Amino acid sequence: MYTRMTAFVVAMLLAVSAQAAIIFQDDFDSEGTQTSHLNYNGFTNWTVSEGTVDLVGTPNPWGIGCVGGAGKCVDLDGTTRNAGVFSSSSIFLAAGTYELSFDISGNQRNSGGDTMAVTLGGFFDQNFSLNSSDPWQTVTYQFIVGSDTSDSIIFNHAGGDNIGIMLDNVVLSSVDVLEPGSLALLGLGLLGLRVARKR
Ligand SMILES: [Ca+2]
Ligand SMILES: [Ca+2]
Repeated sequence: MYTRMTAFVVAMLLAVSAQAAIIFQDDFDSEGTQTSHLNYNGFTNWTVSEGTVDLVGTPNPWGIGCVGGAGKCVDLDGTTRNAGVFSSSSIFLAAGTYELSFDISGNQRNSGGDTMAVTLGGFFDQNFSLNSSDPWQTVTYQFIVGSDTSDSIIFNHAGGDNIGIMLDNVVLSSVDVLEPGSLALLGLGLLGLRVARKR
């Protein structure tokens, strides 16, 4: 009984600590009325400023593949020779631990390399340089928010030759969050363990 109860509580602890809640997610697949849109600025969760980005669908005339070879993704250098600043809507971040991840690839059009800066408030600030043929890769980063705040995820592509780094699957999750309901369950489990030990 005791061993079984201990195993139960340990399993519950593991389940709780592995919990991740997605608080912002976009694969761009439901954007736009056409397969692809040059200089698109109708994003549900994003604004484009100081230039342009392209919405690229499947199939497209440029031979670009989005993640999984389907759906839509974003060329962060649009078609006005001025790469835009691609900013998410403001995201509320309660104090806690978070994981930001996104997929990027080279421009896939044999057009040299590209660079961009990616920021999320003061928590993430990194430059990326990709060669044209660099395949899709997932960037993952964990950070801790000390007190409640709101920030945007910003992709700021450099230059402007109409051919840029490709972006797909932006996900921001909170991790290791012990919610009140989980804590209550955990308390009950520990109580049960004590009762079992006394017996
Ligand atoms: Ca997509
Ligand atoms: Ca473009």
